[in-house]
Order: sequence, then C-alpha cells, then structure tokens
Amino acid sequence: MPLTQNFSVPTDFDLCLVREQANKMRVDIVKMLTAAGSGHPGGSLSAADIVSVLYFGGVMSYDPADLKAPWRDRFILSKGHAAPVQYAALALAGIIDEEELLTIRQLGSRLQGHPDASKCPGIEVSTGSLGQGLSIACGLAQALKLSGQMGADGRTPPKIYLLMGDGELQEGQNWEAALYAAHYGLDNVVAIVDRNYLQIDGDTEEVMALGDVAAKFGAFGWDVATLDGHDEQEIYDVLTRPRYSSKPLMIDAVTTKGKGVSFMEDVAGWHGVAPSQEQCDTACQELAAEMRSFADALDVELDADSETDGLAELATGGDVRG
Ligand SMILES: Cc1ncc(C[n+]2csc(CCOP(=O)(O)OP(=O)(O)O)c2C)c(N)n1
Ligand SMILES: [Mg+2]
Repeated sequence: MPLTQNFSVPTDFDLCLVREQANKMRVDIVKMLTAAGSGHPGGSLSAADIVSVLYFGGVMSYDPADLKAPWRDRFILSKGHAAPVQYAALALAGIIDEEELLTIRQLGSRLQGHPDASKCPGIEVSTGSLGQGLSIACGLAQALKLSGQMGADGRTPPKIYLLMGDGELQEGQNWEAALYAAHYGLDNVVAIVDRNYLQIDGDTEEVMALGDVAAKFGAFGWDVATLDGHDEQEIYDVLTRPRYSSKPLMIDAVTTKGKGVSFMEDVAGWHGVAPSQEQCDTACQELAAEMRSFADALDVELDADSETDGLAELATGGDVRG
C-alpha cells in the first residue's frame, strides 16, 4: 500500500514533521545495523511511526536538556531488541550525537544491542529480556501516583508509555501485570503493542496464538483501542483524546514488520539479520522515494535538511542522514 493513503492533513500537530522524523529514523536504523553487521531491523522499522509520534508529535512530555525532570513522562522500550529505533529518536531529539549512532553494538559503546539505562542518556529502563516492561511500568506508574508527583500539565501524574512486541505478550508475566494495572487503577500507563504478527520464530498465531489482544486486555479491565500503527495522525488522535476513566490504556497498533523497506516487509527472516551494504543502499533509496511521494501528496515542502543533505544523500547511500 502506498504510504500516501489513509492520511488526512493534520490540524493540531505536524504530520509531515512526524512522518519525516519516522523516515529519518528508518534510514538510521538500516544504516546502524549495516555498520554493526548484526541486530534487529524488522521490529525496529515496524515501530518507527509510533516512536516518532511519541517523541516528535507533542505527545510525550520531556526536556532533552533536563532528562531527569521529575514531571517527565517515561518511555520504556519493553521490546528492547528494537533499540535502534529509540537510539535514532534520541539522536533526532538532540539527546545523543548522530555520529554516535554508527557505534551501535561496538564494545564500549553507549549504544548496546539492547538499551542500557546505566550508560545511555534518555533510556529509563534497561530492557531486552522480554516480558518485564509492563511490570516495570506498573511499578513506576504506581510510585509516581503515590508520591503525588505531577506531570507537565501540573494536574495529572506523569505517564508511562510502554512499547511492547506482540510475541512478547506470549510471556506469562505480562498477564499478571495486566491484572495489577487494572486492579490499582493505573490510568497513567499507556501500553502500545506493536502488533506485526511476527516474532522470532514466525507468525505469532502459529507459534502460540494471541488472538484478539485488545479484547483480552479489555477483559482484564483496560481501556483499549485498535489502530493502524503506521498512521501517525490516528496514533496521535488516540493518544491525545480525552479520557474519562481510571483504567490503564492499551493500544493494539497493527503494523508491518520491516515497514518501509520492501524486501524486509512481513518477512520473519528479517527479525534479527543485518542488511548488506547493497541492501542498505536499496533501502535508503526506497525510503527517500517514499518520503518524497508523501510530501508531494500533501503538497508540502520537506525541511531544508531533508531536501539537501538527507534525501540527496539517501539517494546515493551517504552517511547517516548526511
Ligand atoms: C525472555 C526472552 N526470551 C526470548 C528472547 C529472544 N527474543 C528476542 S526478540 C524475540 C521475538 C520477539 O517478538 P516480538 O515481541 O513480536 O517483537 P517484534 O516482532 O516487534 O520484533 C525473541 C523471542 C528474549 N529477548 N527474551
Ligand atoms: Mg512481533
């Protein structure tokens, strides 16, 4: 499906900016993993639009210059193997230098294959062992509520935004945490499931069927929403619409694993394999072309960086974001 479908012109947030950032993140992901020679492209690419809306759509409150501000919202990448998508966002947010991206997975780098909160600025929780993020989110959310800490709005506690994999939901610990969040009314937990229907061994429904994850969380006492995890406008609308319950929120974000790179899309084999340099170049050209057609469809100008350095260099497979 062309990327230009199912989008409306934004009214109150900058859809083009958010899409552009997601596109840059996808380019960075491909280039980082090519440089490393290992890593997880599929689940990083599938989550880029969600992460872009959180970081650059005005959804998550944070200050890149004051990462420990007590009022900040917290982001937990529970599916820690998708670390490249968060590192790319941290670079675009100015929290780490973009040159550092190419050090990913090197000995001594702050950017390990899975996020390390003790080394990398902007990482709240070390993750990688799947199934633990929701429990950690519950503890953080409850502690913030009990302490009386207010978020950026000064009226409600900071929120915990959690990104989980669908295969990750096959870990039993999640379901105890889901009961807990509902029981204690943790309405500051927002758990987004990257529902790409693939995990490391193939189709989630064949490995151990998850079925209707939204219905399951609903039955556990959560508010739920199902949406297109590549439609930034829809993601933004659901994340920012007024809520009148004291329930935690689970978002069933339907995505395509490997999104944006034709030969990786929906292919289980691209879960944990790095692209070759030739594949990297092809991927970057595809991503540049998609961004151009998206901008043309909306009849908007891309930012100067994309026009000059970004897309021009992408088309020739230049350095990370030029
Ligand atoms: C507890 C645990 N068991 C196994 C793994 C190995 N592993 C890494 S990624 C992965 C598949 C995850 O699939 P999913 O959650 O659907 O992630 P995505 O499709 O978004 O990449 C597995 C089993 C792990 N990291 N942690
Ligand atoms: Mg998956």
